[in-house]
Amino acid sequence: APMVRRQDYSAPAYRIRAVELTFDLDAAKTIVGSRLSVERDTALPVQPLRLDGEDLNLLRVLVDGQSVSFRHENGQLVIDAPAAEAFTLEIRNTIAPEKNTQLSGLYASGSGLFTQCEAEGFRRITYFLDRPDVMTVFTVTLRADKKKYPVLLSNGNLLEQGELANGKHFAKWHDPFPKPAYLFAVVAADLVAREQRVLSRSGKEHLLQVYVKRGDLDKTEHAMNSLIASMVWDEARFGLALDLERFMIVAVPDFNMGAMENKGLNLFNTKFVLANAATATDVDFDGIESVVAHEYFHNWTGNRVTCRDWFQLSLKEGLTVFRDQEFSMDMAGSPSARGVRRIGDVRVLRERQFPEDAGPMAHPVRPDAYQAIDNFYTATVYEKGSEVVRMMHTLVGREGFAAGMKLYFARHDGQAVTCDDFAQAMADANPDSALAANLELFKRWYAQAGTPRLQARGVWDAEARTWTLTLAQHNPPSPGQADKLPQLIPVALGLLKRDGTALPLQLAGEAEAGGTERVLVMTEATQSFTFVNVDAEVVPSLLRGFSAPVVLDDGLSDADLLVLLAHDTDAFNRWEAGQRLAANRIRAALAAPVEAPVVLDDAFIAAMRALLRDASLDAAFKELVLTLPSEIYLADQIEGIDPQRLHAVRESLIDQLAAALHADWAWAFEAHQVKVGYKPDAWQTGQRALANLALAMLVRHAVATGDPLWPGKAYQRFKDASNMTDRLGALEALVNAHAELAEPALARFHAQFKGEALVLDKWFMLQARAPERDGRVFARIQQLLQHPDFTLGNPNRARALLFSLTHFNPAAFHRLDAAGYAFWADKVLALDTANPQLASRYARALDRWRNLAEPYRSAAREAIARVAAKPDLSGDTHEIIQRALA
Ligand code: B3K
Ligand code: ZN
Repeated sequence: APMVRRQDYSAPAYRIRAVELTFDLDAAKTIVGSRLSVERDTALPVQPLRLDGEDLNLLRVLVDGQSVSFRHENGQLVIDAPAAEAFTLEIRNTIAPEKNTQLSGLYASGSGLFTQCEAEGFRRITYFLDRPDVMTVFTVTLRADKKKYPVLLSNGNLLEQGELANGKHFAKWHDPFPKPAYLFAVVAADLVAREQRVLSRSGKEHLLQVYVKRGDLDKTEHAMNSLIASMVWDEARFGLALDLERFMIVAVPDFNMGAMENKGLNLFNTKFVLANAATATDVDFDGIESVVAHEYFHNWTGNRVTCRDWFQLSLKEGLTVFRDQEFSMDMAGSPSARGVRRIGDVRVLRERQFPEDAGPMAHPVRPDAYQAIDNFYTATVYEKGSEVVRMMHTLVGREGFAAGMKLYFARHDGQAVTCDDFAQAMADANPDSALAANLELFKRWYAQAGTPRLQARGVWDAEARTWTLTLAQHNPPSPGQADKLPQLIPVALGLLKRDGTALPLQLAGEAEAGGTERVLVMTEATQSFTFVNVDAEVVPSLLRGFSAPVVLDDGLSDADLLVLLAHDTDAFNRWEAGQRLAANRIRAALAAPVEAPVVLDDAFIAAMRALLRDASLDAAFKELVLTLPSEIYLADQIEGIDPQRLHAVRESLIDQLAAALHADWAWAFEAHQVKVGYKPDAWQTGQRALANLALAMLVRHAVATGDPLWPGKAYQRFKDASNMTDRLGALEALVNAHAELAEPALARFHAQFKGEALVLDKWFMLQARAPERDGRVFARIQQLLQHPDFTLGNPNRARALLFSLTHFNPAAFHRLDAAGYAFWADKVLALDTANPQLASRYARALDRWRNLAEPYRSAAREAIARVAAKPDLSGDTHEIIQRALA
């Protein structure tokens, strides 16, 4: 596929003011009629009208009712010289939804028909100007068999519906808001809906609906509650109200992504809609809350103001992720619960985005070029993009940020704009801020790829009573960007005395000390900041709340880190101190000879015990601290990684924590039982998370020592649990410890939930993500591929088994015999023929092959080369593979 470049952007030569679409819906053959009101931009030289189309069967083309000559060129329908400046274009074509295995365009899932148009799916429905800066008013008539498809939905308001001959019926929808084609949606299916009428602050009534298949209504309450909470929050925090009479969410069983923010008709992966206590875990409930919020927030950040071109994707995605993260923090409530959420968000960033930014797919938040835009729905565009917005928030403050949002909508409502437009509005609304003073510098976050390295060293001058912090940044090269400029880095910090108390902060030149926390704004490659009235050596707590997406090297000793772990008031840095203490031990063990036993020191164990027993801390926070950094995160941080060795070392440390804290784990398990009715709130979630971690440690230790007590207890709990979080936690404890009781428990679980697709996904996932031991997990995955419930055709199921191995279980995947890589190559090729989007995501499991030690590195390269050799690889997968080998 040819490269598309940001530099080549040009405004559309034609606009489509309005479109009337008619669908005669049928899974085998759907007839699409399209009547477009087209206007030529007379300010531009006359040029041919080029309409995008893909996999369409064209029946006819008329201009103002007359047939017209046209041609096909580079997958586009070209009409060379449309006579008038404004004209009506009529097109008829057919499509075959049931053959659409890509799940882009109109496709069949379960017994229904659904669409997915972002980014370039609309062209798989009919010919159109399929680009986000062409915004059109849509009127849509749907006709279908009434028995098969009793529910017919599209965007906006329902104008009319009624019966037709031959058992058919119709529905006519009109969306008053002009929108790009990527936000178009259609649903034809046999569904039922949970409904609620709500009033917004202005007193307007709205109808909210959550559509699911029959039998799933009892799993829609949480999605509905999350939607209502999102509405309330967006009005309260940003003054943004719902602009539609009707807002619909529809659950779709086969879905490439999490969800899609089509105007007024959000389509969701079932995974992010359906939940009740018996079938979904706390993590699932949490995911639903944030995805419902995310899609809802897109109605303003994405739909009312959209992207000029796909290079600006982070304009809507980074901002909307930031908004959903803030929403979840506000929902969590207490400062400590907010801290827990922040830790979770940073974990995701560092485990997914940091490796991306260090590998062959590294790209700026606003990319410069792509072959397949679907490959750029990445952790960089989403999560790093959100961090960029968060840094603006840090620089202008909460009120200033709200003012910036207001100005952004005042300027750009109804437009398709760029990342620059957003940053400009933020700066203009805050003229006295560090953002406005350094706007061009700040915008390097949009332009430069790679994770900046930030070195920080403090020097105390006893005589002058000063403490001087010197910061130095290094921006490593990334593909296509050899040399980089310094970036603006906001460094939130506090200084702790060795007894843990916080020091009032006074910078040289300031009249008096103000507060115990500051944000330093770094704008140069190296920079120093001097604090005065510092009477003793201090321990700096830098980059509080992870105030910038960088790798920090602050040179702190273990003794310093122990001070932070015991006393830091910043939840993120307190957690981070524990993670770094653990990582230091893992690194040391990796550097030691293989034969040397890995022994966890008493200081570390004592610190972990103190934290676990600390009555002033939340369970959710303790669970995070007591969980060692993941193999994925560590592998990203260490050069030339041997995944097997890393796994062995980390497992050994966990074994030692399980043994040394045995009595504490037993206490923690008993002390964190929830004795009231199930609610997926922050407190209960934390209790269950810690109890499950404790149980896992207890079972692990018991299996190692041959003690039957805790495996028996876990099995009992597994059987008797009153909610899925506890049931799955107990099952996981047995499976992860390779306990004998794991087998009967797995069989029982399967029998109990065989009718629940999302629960079966968990059953596959749990087995595929278990810690590898002697190749057993890999062998189990091979068996599960043959299981009657396994299919590559359903993305959730494919992710549960395949992605679990290659993306989430490094020790099972990276095998000395290279069988994991062969498995990967086979599955990339198998997925690629049916669903290129899914295949190219899957292919990214080997992005970081260059960072592997031998023999893994060479074996991985060979597997990638085998995939590259396939002649008819999809454009999506080809781009990933080609970059990996470049
Ligand atoms: N905007 C969609 C993503 C669509 C991806 C298409 N390949 C989901 C979201 O970010 O809300
Ligand atoms: Zn989004």
